[in-house]
Amino acid sequence: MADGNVALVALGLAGFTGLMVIIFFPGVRAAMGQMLLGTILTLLAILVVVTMLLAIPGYSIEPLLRKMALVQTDNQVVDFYALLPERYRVQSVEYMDTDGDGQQEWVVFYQFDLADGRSPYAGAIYDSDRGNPPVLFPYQLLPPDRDYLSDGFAYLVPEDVTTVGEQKEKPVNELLVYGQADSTITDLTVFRHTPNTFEWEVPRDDPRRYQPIGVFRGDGGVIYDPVTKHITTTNRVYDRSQMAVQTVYALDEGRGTYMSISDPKQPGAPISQKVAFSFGMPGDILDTPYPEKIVLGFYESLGRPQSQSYPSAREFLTGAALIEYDRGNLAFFGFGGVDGKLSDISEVKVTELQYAPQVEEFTASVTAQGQQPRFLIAAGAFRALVHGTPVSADRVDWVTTMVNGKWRIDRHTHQE
Ligand SMILES: [Ca+2]
Ligand SMILES: [Ca+2]
Repeated sequence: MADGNVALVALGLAGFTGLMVIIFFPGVRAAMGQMLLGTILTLLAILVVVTMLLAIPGYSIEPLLRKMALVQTDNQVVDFYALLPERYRVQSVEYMDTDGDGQQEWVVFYQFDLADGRSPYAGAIYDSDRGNPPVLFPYQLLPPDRDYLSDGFAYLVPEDVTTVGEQKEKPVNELLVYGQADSTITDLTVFRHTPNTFEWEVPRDDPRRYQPIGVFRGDGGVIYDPVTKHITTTNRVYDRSQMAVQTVYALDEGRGTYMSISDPKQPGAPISQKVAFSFGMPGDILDTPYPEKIVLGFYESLGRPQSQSYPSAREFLTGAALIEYDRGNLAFFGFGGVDGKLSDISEVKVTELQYAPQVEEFTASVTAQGQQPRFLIAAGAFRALVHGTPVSADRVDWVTTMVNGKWRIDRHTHQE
C-alpha cells in the first residue's frame, strides 16, 4: 500500500473514533462544541481578511517590501516605490556605504519590461552627496554591453577586490552584483567606485561613477574566489552528456580590472579553460554510450587518487588501450616525448573535446560478444602535469565499444 493510502486509512479511523466519542460521551461533546466554534470563528476571520485583501484594487506583496525598505534606512527615509514611475518595479532597497565616504547610499534593484517580453533586473545607487541643497541622484549599475544586469534576481555583495585608484587611508569596497536564476548564479558584474565629479559640482553619471571592471556570465554558474580573486564561469556545451566548459579569469592587479586592454567591453583572456562535468563525474559513467563523456572520464581519472565513487582510469579502457596502459606507454595516451610513468601524471585538463555525431555507428565491430555498435570520438587538446611540469598532450582519437555491458574506449587507428 502506498504511504498516502496508509495515511488516508489512519485519518479515516481517527475520524471514526472521534465521531464515536462525540456521540457516546456528552461531556466531551460539550468541550468539542467550544473548540468547533473557535475553529469556525478563526476560519471566518481568515476568510474576511483574505477577501478584503483581494478586494483592494492593485493589492500585492509590495507594501510589505516597501515597509521593510523604509525600516532599513534608519531615519533617512526615501520611498522608492513612490518615487519611481510604475514601469520600474522596485524589487529591493538596501542601505549601505558603496563609495567609502562613511555615508550610506540606497542600492535599488528594479525590474522593467523589454520589448521582447522579458523583465530583467537593473540597478542604481542613489546618492545625495552632491548639490546645495543636496539632490538625490541615481548612479546606474550597468554592464558595458546592455541596459540591465541579469534576467534573474539581482543582489549586491561588497568585497575588496582591488585598491587601484583608491587613497590608502580610504579603502573602498568593490561591488559584486550577482544575478541568480533558480539556484544558479548566472551573472556576475563587478563595479569599482570611480569619482566622476568634484564635491561642489552637480551630480552626473557620464562617465559612469560605478564602472564595470568585470562582466561574467555562465549558464552553469559563476563563482568568485575571495582568496585568489579568480572568477570561474561554467557554460554547458554538451547538453546530452552534462558537460560544460569551465573558464577561469584572473584580476589584472596592475590595472585593477578583469577587462581586456584591447576591448574594455570584454573580459581579458582567461588563465585556464577546461572541459568538465557540469555536476561532477557521474558514478554510472560506464553505463552511458556518450563517447565524449567516457573520454573525459578517463582523463579525469588519470592522475587522480583512487575513489570508491568512480571507476579507475584502467576501467575505462579496452583492447590495445588496456594493454598499453598496463605497459605504462605514455605516448599511446597522447603524452609523446614525455619521460615518465602514467602514475607521474596529475591534474589533467581536457582543453578541447570534439565528438562527431554524424559518424556515430559508422561501423559495427565484430567482437567475442557478436556485433557491437561503435562510436567515434575525437579528443582534442589536453594538458597535464608530469612530475609537476605542465605538458601539452597530442590529440588522440578514440572509439567506444560495449564490453561486458559497460562502455569502454580504445584508440581509433584510422584503418576502418
Ligand atoms: Ca557613501
Ligand atoms: Ca577596493
